Amino acid sequence: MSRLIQVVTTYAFTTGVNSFHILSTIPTVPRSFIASNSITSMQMSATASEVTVPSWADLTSHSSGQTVGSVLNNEVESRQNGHGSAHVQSKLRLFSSSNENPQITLFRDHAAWCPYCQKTMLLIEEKEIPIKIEVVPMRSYGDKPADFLRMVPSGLLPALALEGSDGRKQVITESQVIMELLDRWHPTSEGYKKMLPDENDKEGRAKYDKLARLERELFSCWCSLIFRPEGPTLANVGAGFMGMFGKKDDKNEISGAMSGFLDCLSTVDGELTATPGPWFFSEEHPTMIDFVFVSHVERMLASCAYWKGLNLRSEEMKQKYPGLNAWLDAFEKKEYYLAFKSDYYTHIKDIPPQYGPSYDGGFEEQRKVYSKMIGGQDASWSLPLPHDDPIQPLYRGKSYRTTVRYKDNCSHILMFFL
Ligand SMILES: N[C@@H](CCC(=O)N[C@@H](CS)C(=O)NCC(=O)O)C(=O)O
Repeated sequence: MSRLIQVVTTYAFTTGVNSFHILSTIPTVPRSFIASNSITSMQMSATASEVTVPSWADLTSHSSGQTVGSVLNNEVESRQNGHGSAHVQSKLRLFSSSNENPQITLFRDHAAWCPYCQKTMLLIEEKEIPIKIEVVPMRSYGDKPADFLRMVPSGLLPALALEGSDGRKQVITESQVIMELLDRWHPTSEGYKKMLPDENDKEGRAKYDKLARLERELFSCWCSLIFRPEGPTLANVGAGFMGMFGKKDDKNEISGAMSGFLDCLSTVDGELTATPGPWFFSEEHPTMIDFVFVSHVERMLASCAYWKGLNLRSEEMKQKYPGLNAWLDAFEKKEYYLAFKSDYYTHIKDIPPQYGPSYDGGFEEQRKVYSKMIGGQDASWSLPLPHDDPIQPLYRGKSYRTTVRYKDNCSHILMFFL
């Protein structure tokens, strides 16, 4: 069953709106798709003539009479004024600023799929930088507006536009450049948190550069593991991962790509355990390098479980990578991180259109289990969706927010489900 249908139905449960009517309002779902993919007997037995189709306005009005609905409606209003908690649909973030018209605008992707936009937004939220936000579709979602292409001919996101006093715009691309400039323009002397070591802190800068290279190395190891057919297994390089194997006689066999990825993760873990807190630097808050890493690590968690049977958040992996797991736990305590984090199902659907086809491999027995759990095959999902998902911490108490994200974006995401 499609995750979309399931989450929309959950939204209905949460708000008290009849699920059948909600399903009926998804404009482009063919009835045959609903009949063959949805599971309630009410849906299965209904005929087209019985369907009533309330508008979103009707549903909004109905939901405002419900507790959760009215909280969400208030959040929308607050968001429109630049306030409230972080949200992927915010177009204005003012934080404590009294200037209601910030001169900088971040252009990021409409679907919140782009990892480079995500890391930039996380830095903005942690630093609480007042900013305007425009959303632009990625190629996989449709054509970019001509205005944006005139400004950024490569079409790449994110982009930052800086409006001068004469109304002219200066445009900056490349997430790391954008993040560094945002940090420089919002210094600690004005009460903003520091995101990079000071320029005269040679040791700190050298550590940042080393970590930035390590992030690219991890990314490259992940690409070799997920987006290329996995090569032959090598005997005896899997020691220490014995619990991961289904069969006794192949317990020490692991591919070169898997071994390279796991080794690189150990280096990352070593960097994280070397500081007193959960972050890469000894600050009490995450800094730029944490954001540079986390958006791709998030995609690694979902893709490694789904295509390779490697669950980096399992109890066994918590022992093997304690620094990495403590770092992820610390991120998941931050509301703004949860606002931009995607669930595993979304990632396994959004990764191939962006990175190309992915290959099954790795730990086969676990792969079959996780791919069912994430992908929902063979009725492995049941309603209502759990608040405590066993493999993805996102859902702890947060499922209604995710549901609303799907609901708000349903007409765009349908093409990836049909
Ligand atoms: N090196 C760039 C990479 C940016 C990038 O690759 N952006 C992708 C999205 S993840 C993009 O805009 N692709 C064009 C598209 O899909 O429309 C950065 O760090 O900003």
